[in-house]
Amino acid sequence: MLIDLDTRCQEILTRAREGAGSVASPAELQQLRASFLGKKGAVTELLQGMRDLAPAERPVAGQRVNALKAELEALFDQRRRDVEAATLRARAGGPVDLTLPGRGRFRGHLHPITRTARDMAQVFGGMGFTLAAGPQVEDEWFNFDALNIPRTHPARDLQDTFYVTDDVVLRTHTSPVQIRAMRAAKPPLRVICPGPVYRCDWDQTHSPMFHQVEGLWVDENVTFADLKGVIETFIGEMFGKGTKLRFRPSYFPFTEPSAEVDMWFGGRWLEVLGCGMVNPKVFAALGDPAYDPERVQGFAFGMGIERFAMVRYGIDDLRLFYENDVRFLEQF
Ligand code: 2U9
Repeated sequence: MLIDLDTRCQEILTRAREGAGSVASPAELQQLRASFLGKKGAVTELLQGMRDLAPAERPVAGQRVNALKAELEALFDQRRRDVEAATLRARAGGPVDLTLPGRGRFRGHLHPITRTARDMAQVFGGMGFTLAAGPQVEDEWFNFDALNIPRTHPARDLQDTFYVTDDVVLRTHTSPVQIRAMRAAKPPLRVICPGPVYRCDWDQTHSPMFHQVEGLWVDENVTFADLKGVIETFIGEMFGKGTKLRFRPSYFPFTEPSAEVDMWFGGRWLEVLGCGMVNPKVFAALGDPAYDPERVQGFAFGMGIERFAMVRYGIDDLRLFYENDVRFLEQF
């Protein structure tokens, strides 16, 4: 009797495998499954047939039928997964709906400081300024002496300046780039110098490394009126035409006269940049007849890029620019 049962199990399994191999849809598979495992299925029939067995044979027979059941279930489950995957593949290979929105690609973007620097350069470019760059590790002469910053000036204190050796510093402003630009080209000269600068400072509004844009225009007849025109055009382009400005007298060793410029923004005056007519002592330090202070004059200006970006984007802590926290950067 048990040998008979073995043969029957084998037959059922073979039939199930053949049937499963030829189903093409989940519905067909469901039908096939019912014909083996359903109420009137082959396996149920087999179980009912066990009533005719001798009581001693029943446990072994029961085990065999249960094993068959488990094998069939595994077979149909596997087949169901295959049929579903094939259905999906067929669907994807069918007609494509070209009107569906694309999946989009994450592209990243420029850092807000880079963007602000580029926008500034673009505006000055429109007024005929070209870009100049220079070393960040700089001779003291280019960073201080040539700019009429005397050895006794507080800016030379160890506190403010990172010294590399006795007479080499991390540049504290981009002004040495303009000194180099004047040594490399005769007037008329119109350059802007954006880039990182270093000062020994670190709090909510000061960073040991920050970025400046400085500009210089040298010719035989440039005046303070030209300076005002350039600054007004620049601020107008950056923050909207008609933005109100205020020039306040100030002092810098490298410009004379000097001014600080405030802009009316968000209901109050904000200091945004410094400027002035190039101090004749700066031209004299070059020792180049082409820059004879009796013949040429010029104006210069300087500003912090972080400060501009903070006003522009409404950021109150400068340190956020350097933390590279994507939750912050993502917003721009
Ligand atoms: C040369 C001659 C003159 C550059 C200038 C300023 C005024 C100025 C500050 C603004 C905020 C630096 O980032 S900040 O702390 N700068 O106020 N800079 S005039 O004058 C020069 C530069 C080069 C040959």
